[in-house]
Amino acid sequence: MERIRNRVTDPALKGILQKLQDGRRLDFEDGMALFATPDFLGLGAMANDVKEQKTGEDAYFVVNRQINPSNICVLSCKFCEFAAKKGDSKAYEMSLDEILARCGDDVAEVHIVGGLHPDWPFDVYLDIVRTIRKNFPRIQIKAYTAVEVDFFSRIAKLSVEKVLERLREAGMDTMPGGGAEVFSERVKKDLFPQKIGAEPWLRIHRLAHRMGIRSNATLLYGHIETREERVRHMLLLRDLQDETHGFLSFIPLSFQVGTTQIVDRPASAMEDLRTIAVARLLLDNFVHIKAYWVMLGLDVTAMALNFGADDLDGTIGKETIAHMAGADSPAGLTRNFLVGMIREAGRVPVVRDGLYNKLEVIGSVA
Ligand code: V47
Repeated sequence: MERIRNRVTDPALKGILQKLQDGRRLDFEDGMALFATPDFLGLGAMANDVKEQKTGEDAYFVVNRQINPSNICVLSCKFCEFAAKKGDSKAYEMSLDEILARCGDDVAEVHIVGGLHPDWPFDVYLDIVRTIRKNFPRIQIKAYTAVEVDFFSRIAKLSVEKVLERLREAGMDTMPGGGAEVFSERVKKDLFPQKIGAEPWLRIHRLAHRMGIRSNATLLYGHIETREERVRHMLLLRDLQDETHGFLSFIPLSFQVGTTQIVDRPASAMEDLRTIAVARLLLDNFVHIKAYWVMLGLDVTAMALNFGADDLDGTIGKETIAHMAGADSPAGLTRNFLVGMIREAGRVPVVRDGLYNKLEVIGSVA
């Protein structure tokens, strides 16, 4: 921290820098000051320094596939361009064969998330996991958000704990961080009134962590939420992480405007980087902060590696949620592309698995 003191010009940031140097925890006011500072590069330098203390020069990615088995959903969230009703022209359901075709022996992790289907019993969701596990015993399966787990518990009339047990028996390894949106009753009322709110989302992740299931956490920003709501959201996640240490990574998701008309334009590149940097500084008990290239775009993602992020998610294959909302990032990236991007950002590419075990550190070319 000392080495970056002269790169911080805003007096408010200097006070926060001192706190970090003294090992004191940042609070709500600090979070607000970090969002408000005009000293953008000072903020980035601080976040970068904390990133380097935690994960050195490493930038992680995983060879993965995202699988969205169906977009048919009983919910009607205003912000979501992915969901469809049965009979809509864009509605789809993947067969088990189609799902298996998305996997492969080179794939370390699959990420499964989709709609809350009105007709599929819990068994269909379990079968998806079981079938992947049976055909690809070594793949790590990151499956189903807290929103889906809550839905399964209602349709199958099982406790959340039982649902998680069944999923684990079927082959699920970890849980993705989706469905958290913003922990704000105000935003929920307007954008996703039927979806579970903060309390159930946090309760389900707490339960998963207690059962030894690691998970991620997200924040959907860049719509009608305020910076205050973003800070409060991060602090609620920090509290749960203090309690369980079960979160693997935090992923700020930049809202893709699509045709929703919720806002005129997406968050600016500076706001994206600011959000990543604030997350790195406030979430002192998270090791990994993910720059999700699908929603940030490739340029902001590369810059984020010097603004506090240490992970890029992965190669992905074919993503549907952001792309149905008009994301202009590519559908998937090759391993070589990610390596090049990480090197260009001055970092060391590390191929990881779904639990952040290092599979390969790609040293510099001779
Ligand atoms: O929960 C929906 C979001 C999430 C839009 O855990 C949108 O490793 C932006 O959670 N613009 C699903 N976001 C994706 C997700 C995720 C992604 C990558 C990695 C991980 C992980 C999790 O996508 C949803 C919702 O918050 N979303 N619509 C949109 N138009």
